[in-house]
Amino acid sequence: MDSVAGEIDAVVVGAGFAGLYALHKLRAQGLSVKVFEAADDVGGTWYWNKYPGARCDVESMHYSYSFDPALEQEWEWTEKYASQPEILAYLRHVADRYDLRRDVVFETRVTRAAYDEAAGRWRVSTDRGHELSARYCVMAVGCLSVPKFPEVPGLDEFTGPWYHTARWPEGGVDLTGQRVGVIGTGSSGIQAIPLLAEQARELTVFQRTPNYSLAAFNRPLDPARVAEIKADYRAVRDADRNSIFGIAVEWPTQSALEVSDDERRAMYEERWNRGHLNGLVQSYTDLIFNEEANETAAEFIREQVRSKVADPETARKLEPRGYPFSTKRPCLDTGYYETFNHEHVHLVDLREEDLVEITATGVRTTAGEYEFDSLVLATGFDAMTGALLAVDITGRDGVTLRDKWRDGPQSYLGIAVSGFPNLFTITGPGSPSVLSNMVVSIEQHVDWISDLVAHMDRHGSAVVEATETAEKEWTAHVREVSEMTLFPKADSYYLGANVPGKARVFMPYVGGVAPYRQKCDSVAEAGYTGFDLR
Ligand code: FAD
Ligand code: N01
Repeated sequence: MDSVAGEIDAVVVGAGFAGLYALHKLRAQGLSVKVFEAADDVGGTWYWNKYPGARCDVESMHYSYSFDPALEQEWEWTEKYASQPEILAYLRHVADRYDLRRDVVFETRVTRAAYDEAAGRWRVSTDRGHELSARYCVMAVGCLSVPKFPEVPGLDEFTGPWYHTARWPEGGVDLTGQRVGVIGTGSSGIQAIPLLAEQARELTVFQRTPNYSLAAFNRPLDPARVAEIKADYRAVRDADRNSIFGIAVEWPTQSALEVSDDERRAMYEERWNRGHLNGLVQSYTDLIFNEEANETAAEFIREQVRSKVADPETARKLEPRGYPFSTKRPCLDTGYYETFNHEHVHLVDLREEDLVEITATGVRTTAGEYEFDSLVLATGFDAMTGALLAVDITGRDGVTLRDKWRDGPQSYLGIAVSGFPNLFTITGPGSPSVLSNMVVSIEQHVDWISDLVAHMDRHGSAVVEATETAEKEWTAHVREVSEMTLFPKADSYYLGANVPGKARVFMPYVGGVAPYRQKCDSVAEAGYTGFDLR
């Protein structure tokens, strides 16, 4: 075991985008920091999600750190949307460039963190026997890092190999000539399916909810465009920070219902052709507030599906319906819908037949049994709270986070939890988190926390804790803002709806990255209102 014990300033849990930056930033501030990471390397999401087709859907030039101008100038992204190996290579480069690995303990899971009130410190334990005492505990555990499996029984009975997209084996899997079943058509499934179809002899896709997927128009990056961005990267980053989703798009000025059909269509076509995750939803001011307006965009996307899929019955099943556009996270795809034009690719609509069980030889639905050599589970994650609650966290007065969040997460700014002093959550529930370009949100959180730590040092404060009042008000605000939108109308993971038994609370802050940043800044400028510093 590594010689990690004793007292340090900060423990960081996780070595993805968030944990690596937290380590870099806090260490530069003079703190002694240790990072624990369950994987055997850095990368987080980009370490674990090695399935075919995995790539970002925020443009690479924007889905990257901004903290070091030299890094952003020197790093060369090759594609509009970088692939998983490229993003992982980037994060490895970052780890080496800033000498981060020396403070990361790999293959080690933090199992417990308990606040010792008398000492004002966190006692942190790992599955490999480490016991550490730290002033601060930074939970950089990821919002989408705990895989979710289908609820139906029988996975253990399946005699062939099965793979969850978020635990794809290193080196890949050869499915050539096999009969493959895929469960799940979220972003992971939609990225993997076209590539799985290239290998499989027969590919059967089990779809429960058809997604709104936009064409990515991925391509090699144009060197002239890269040079243009790099020449003015500060302005590009500022624009991202001052946007709604952390990726700058022109602010809409009109309602979708106040323009002519022709004008609206022209707008949607222009936005569609950009191949941009948030461009279409920001065409008009009311797409996310008004169902009638939203339906105009939803129908435009359905038309695209119908134009790509030859068989009308298959197209009908793939058309997204039953919830407004963008209220579940939309996808960006490369050839997803067209994949269903291949004769060996089949779609099973789980709204027409229920998934019953996984059997020794395949999948049984209410309509019968499908036989497979291999199964792919693209069934998503226990999002936002899964990784936090997987750790046994006990705060002041012996209260556990699991108990405190039994009826849903409560947090101040998505960063701090009352009763849990000196513990910070990066992109926790109550922050823009999964509704944003997450690198923008991660950098904002880490910068804000490190400013708070510096403030505490300057003022001789040892302990910071969100007040109950501030937490209640922020949690209510997060809910109220979500209720002004159409977001709660979908059974999404934003709402905890994908995990049976999980409290239904809308978790990310939909107010936007820019207003959120302003709120955090004003809290800091006013001497950290809503926090007790002692
Ligand atoms: P993660 O990258 O999830 O890292 C958390 C790390 O913590 C993991 O390595 C995990 O092993 C470790 N960990 C967790 N619990 C423990 C524990 N108890 N002990 C030790 N280690 C622990 N976001 C975007 O904004 N744009 C995109 O295009 C985009 N694409 C995505 C594609 C995929 C396939 C997925 C799954 C997510 C994507 N996301 C995207 C979201 C993505 O998760 C974030 O952008 C970002 O990578 C999160 O970084 P993180 O460091 O917060 O968390
Ligand atoms: O997970 P998901 P994901 N029976 O939860 C289905 C990021 N990401 O891994 O919708 C049958 O979206 C489930 O059906 P339903 C991004 O933030 C980004 O795909 O619940 N089906 C759904 O179809 C994304 O949003 C990229 O009805 C079951 C699917 O499985 C997030 O990660 C790529 C089922 C799960 O979809 C999660 O994406 C990948 C069951 N029992 C991920 N259980 C980019 O492109 C679940 N499903 C950048």
